[in-house]
Amino acid sequence: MRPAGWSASPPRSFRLPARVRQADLFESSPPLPDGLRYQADFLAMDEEAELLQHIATLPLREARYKQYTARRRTVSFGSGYDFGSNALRPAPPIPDWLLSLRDRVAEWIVQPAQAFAHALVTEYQPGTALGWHRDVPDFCVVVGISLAGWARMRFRPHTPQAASRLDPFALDLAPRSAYVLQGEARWRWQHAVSPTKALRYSITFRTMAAKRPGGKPRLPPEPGGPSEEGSSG
Ligand SMILES: O=C(O)CCC(=O)C(=O)O
Repeated sequence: MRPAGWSASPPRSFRLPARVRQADLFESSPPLPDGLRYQADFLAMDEEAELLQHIATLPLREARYKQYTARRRTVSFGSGYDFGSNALRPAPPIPDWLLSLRDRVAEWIVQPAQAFAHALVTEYQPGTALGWHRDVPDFCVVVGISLAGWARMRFRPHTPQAASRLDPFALDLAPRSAYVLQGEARWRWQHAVSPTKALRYSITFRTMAAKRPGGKPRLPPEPGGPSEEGSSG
């Protein structure tokens, strides 16, 4: 059951205030929420180039969210998420060329590599955005790698109640950087990607949420555990 005071979707009036702090990751900036980590230069340029060559061969398709077809194009591995039926669906296995990157991601955040059973490759043509969302509860930890262009990822509290205490902020994602969303950053915050200025790709790896008997994802032991949600898959 969802704790009182936490709504499935923010009311219309819940908008990002005009002043958004930029998380510039220097000591003087306010701390990032627990569970959000950012690593510049996670990949070398030749590794990025090799990944982009593989991505160029993928059958990317516009992502579908119920009646809405997004501009961003994606391909899922391991499992995908069908927003029509709100359920996971089978997807081709994670290809070999992504496995060493998955190993590196797993080592970075000290998780077993096999726990990352899902990978999503996403293309953002210039001007492509991703709206506010919290990832579906079927997934747990999210790690994203940025390739080619920059992106600005914005964060706001998941509920209007929390918005009175916590300021929204933005994180600029450099090409070849990595970020992780887990814990508070994963469950108590929403994120969005501003329209990209240049072609960008991301590779996101996700662990699967533990399941309750009956197959529904087990909620994390904190207020605001997953309920509704947006993108991914
Ligand atoms: O492209 C990214 O790094 C963000 C992806 C994302 O938020 C999602 O797929 O849910």
